Amino acid sequence: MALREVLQFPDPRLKMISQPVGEITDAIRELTRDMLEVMYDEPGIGLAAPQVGEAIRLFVIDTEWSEEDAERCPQVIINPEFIHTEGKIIWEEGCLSVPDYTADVERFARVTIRATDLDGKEIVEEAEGLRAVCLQHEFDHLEGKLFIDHISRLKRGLYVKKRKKLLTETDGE
Ligand code: GNR
Ligand code: NI
Repeated sequence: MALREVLQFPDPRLKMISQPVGEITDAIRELTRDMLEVMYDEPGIGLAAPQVGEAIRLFVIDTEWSEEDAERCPQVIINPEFIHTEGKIIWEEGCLSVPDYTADVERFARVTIRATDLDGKEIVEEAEGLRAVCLQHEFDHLEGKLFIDHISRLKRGLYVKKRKKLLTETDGE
């Protein structure tokens, strides 16, 4: 089956606030499989459901596998909330929905997240470094936010202009 398409800025669907996941149905399990396929194909270290046009509070993450020889450790995070945050860290972020751009973003350095996994079991997990950054980046997608919402207006303005110009030039393709 064809891979699902990742929505790209400025698609308005990326600004929607996602709804909590209720019962974990076959459709949810199928969506999760599709999302993991897209994430590893791109490749990316995380992917949130709204990035593939499903406005529900679910994301997948694997911050290990891109390291050399590392095995895949996919994790499914449903209805997440942060129960503790601490410190500050600056990381250069990119996003599959924000093509051709990276920027330094300030995040919490350490977070504790509470969520549900695909079996409906509660997960409580502490994270720091890249993993903490990625959890916050994916959570933002569920709130309709992108990493460019965390940078200065000037930098964001430059990116938006460049992107819109590119889209106009390639219009009607
Ligand atoms: O693949 C991704 N890499 C990344 C690097 C630094 C900070 C965040 C990320 S997440 C990104 C994939 C993505 O867009 N997830 O929503
Ligand atoms: Ni992203």
